[in-house]
Amino acid sequence: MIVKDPKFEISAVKPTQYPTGGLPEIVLVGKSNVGKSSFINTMINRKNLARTSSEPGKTRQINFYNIDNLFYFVDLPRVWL
Ligand SMILES: Nc1nc2c(ncn2[C@@H]2O[C@H](COP(=O)(O)OP(=O)(O)O)[C@@H](O)[C@H]2O)c(=O)[nH]1
Ligand SMILES: [Mg+2]
Repeated sequence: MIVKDPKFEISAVKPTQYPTGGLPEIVLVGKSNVGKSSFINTMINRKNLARTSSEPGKTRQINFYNIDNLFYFVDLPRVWL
């Protein structure tokens, strides 16, 4: 995948903040520290646009990354599965 201009768009804490453009969303869901943010960075070939951390539970908001205005990667906080 060739990604030209991936942008961090918003760290949402409530649904009214979610992007409204209607682009498709690819959402990463999983336990803490399993590599969700790293997966996003690998896919878009950027080092740390999606912040990674060795400390579990760092992500508390829903982070939307706009990938070339084509779709969003959405990085969720931890869930308990
Ligand atoms: N060994 C190994 N470590 C990884 C891999 N992917 C991520 N990590 C590390 O695991 C930790 C958590 O990764 P992160 O992407 O922040 O996980 P998240 O909490 O699911 O978003 C970080 O220290 C990463 O560097 C992998 O494929 N192999
Ligand atoms: Mg993360």
